[in-house]
Amino acid sequence: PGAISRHAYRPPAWLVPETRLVFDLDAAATRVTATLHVTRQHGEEPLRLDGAGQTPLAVRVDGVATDAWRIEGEQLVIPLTGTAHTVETEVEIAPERNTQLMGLYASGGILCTQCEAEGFRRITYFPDRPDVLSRYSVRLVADCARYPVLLANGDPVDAGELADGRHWAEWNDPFPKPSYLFAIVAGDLAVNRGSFTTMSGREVQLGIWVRAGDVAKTDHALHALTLSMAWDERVYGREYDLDVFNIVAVDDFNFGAMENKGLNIFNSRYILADPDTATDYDYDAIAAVVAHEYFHNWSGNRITCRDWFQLSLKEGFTVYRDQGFSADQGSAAVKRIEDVRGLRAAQFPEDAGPLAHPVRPESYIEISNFYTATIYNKGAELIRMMATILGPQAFRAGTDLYFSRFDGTAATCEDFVACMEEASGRDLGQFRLWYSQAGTPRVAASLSHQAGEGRATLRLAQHVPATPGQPDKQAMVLPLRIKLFGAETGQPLGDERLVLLDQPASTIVFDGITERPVLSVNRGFSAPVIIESDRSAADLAFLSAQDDDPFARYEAMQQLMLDTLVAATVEGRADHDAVVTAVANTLDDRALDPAFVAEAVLLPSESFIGDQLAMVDPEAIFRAREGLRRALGLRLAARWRDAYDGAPDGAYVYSPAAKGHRRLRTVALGYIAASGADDAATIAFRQFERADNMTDRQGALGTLANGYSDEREAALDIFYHRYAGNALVIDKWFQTQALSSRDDTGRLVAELARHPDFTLANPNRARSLVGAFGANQRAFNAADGSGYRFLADQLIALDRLNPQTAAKLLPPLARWRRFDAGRAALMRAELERIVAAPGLSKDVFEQATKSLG
Ligand code: BAL
Ligand code: ZN
Repeated sequence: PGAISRHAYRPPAWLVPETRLVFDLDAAATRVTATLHVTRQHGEEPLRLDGAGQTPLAVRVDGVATDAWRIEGEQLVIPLTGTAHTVETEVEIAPERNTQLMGLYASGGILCTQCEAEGFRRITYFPDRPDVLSRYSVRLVADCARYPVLLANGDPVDAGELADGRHWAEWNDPFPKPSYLFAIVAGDLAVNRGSFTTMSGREVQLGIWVRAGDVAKTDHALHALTLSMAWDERVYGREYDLDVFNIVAVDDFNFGAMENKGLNIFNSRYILADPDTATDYDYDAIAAVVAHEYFHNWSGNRITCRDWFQLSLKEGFTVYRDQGFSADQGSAAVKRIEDVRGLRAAQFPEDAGPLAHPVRPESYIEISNFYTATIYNKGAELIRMMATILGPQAFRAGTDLYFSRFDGTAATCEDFVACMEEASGRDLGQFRLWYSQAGTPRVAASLSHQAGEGRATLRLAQHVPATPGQPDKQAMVLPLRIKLFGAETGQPLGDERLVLLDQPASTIVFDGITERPVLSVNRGFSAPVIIESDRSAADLAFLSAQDDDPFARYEAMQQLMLDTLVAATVEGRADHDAVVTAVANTLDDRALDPAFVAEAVLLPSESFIGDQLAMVDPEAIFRAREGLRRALGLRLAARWRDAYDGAPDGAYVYSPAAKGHRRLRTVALGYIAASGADDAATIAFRQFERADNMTDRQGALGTLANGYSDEREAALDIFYHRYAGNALVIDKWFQTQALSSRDDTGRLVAELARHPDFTLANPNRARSLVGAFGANQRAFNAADGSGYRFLADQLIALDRLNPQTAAKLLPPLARWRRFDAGRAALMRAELERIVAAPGLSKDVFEQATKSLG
């Protein structure tokens, strides 16, 4: 398959100002009649309409049937002589046979669509590219009994019954939109209704549509939606624009959710919640995803992307917006810690491996492969850096300008940055390198003290590593928030400074520094970089207790833990004292938010430790980490018991404070278990049995699943039977076992893949077992290659059903260069086996061949 290059972009030869679609819906055979009003923009080219998997049953031009058309590749090519025509096509598609879950498909009896990025061409012939904006009117016709609810984008116009047990509904979307935002749903759905009065006093009808039995689980999502609508008005001045806003939840979905205009379609895991089945993490994620999709109405829908290379224009900005929303709902510090942990878990490894790409990529084979942590999460960091550099007022002026200037158009990343420049008067020329250069910058930071002169000198040097296709890099603009603290007094030595490091190296002088200073750098994670500092364990421990920026406190603790764990991995033993003392001090600090404490005392993950090392030794990392966990468990045994018993009792509530207590309690339980205490399994099982909520229950189950007790087997069995038939909870059952640190996890996971409840047809289920196993560094990287073989087998099987989701399982195999020769050869052999698989999709082909390098 060939690659598409960013520089090959040409404006469309034909536009489609108006589109009329009639769907005669049926799971086995749906007839789609499309009427396109097309207008020529330039040149003499014929009209080219994208299609995939169908053939035209009829083509009419200006009302007259014609056979003057041809198929080239998968495009329908129609020679047209004038500058404006009406083109009508008819096709038939089979939603129930659509296992890719792209286009129109069936999920548990509901017919629904997913069109981003290129699914619309699987529904009908159309110029399926984001810069062709059209006004859609849609008629849906379907069986009344099977599909009593008929939804589409925009506002409802009319509905009625037909004589033959069928009915119809008309929808009209007044806002021109690209085809990837098109959506319809037909099904037997129940609704949780709400309403929202916008800033200009318009009433919007809100609806969350689910299976009848699930309506009680939609209150949290509905509440999050109204909070999001108010937040976007208050923080960005953005008002909703249609009379209705509908959300539908389905069980089979490739993404988390989709921002179709006025008709968001969600993976049910990001809608359904009640305390018995959803964890605090799920509740937070639901609010964040509901907000994200809602915010797309402006950052994505009203202003869309000119081409898919600009994907981060809408995704990076919208992630930044949803992060701000979530930060405002609870602890902003804890939210920042979670987001940075996520970035380090998913994006840093991507940026350091063969799949690295810039936030604005230069080429792709399959665009579905570019819905990545780089486009989304690093993209959000780029927006955050601009906000930091400009300050809140100029940043808001920049977003206002962007929203007003580009409303109703398909824009580029460059358009966004230019608005930021124009509104602030600042030159962001060099900053643009963040869009074009891949790789995580590394910053060496070294502070020296000239006591006699009352001066401190900070030397900074940056280096951006080579990435595929980019051997040489230029210096980036790195906004680094920096502050010094006195080692003796613990007091700040002056205010925080924002340093813009835009040279390969730079020296910053601090005057009036008589006391020995300790460096706090990249506070709040102001730049998405790796800091390499020569700070001692004592100074890191000091910052973990004294820094007045909570993120910086967390970061100092993480660095202290990482230094200890890397030493333990490489040398086989390490001094645990500094970490033990720092964790004790954090647990003893009663002024701290328990949610923060829970984050601060968690050790870095095995894969993050691996990312620090030139060669990953998964067994040595596991032993080093378990050794430190055990030392913390044993030496702070009384404190963990206090933290565990000290959490207030009482019925479940979802609030920032209650979440923090629950989190700290389960973290403490983990350390009690790590200490090897005789009663650990008993305590965990008691928590499991008595819990009145899924957070405590799954927390206990996770702890038990790592061990070998009888309670483990009992809890897994009880959990499974209690929730049999609840797909989202059974996903947790699979996932918990796939993430287990037991020695035999690889074998157990292979057995679970033969469990009657396991299926690759459902993306959530595939991810819960195979995806989670790929993230379990030690189990996946078993020296005999059994983990690699398992993943490749599953991936090849899934590729036949659903290439997009299959390709997402591949990245763990792409890390082969980081492992010893034996493991690397085994991983490469599996990648080669994947590439040779008959009928391989271009999705998996692209990821596998790039991974082989
Ligand atoms: N646009 C795809 C799903 C999302 O990012 O919201
Ligand atoms: Zn998005």
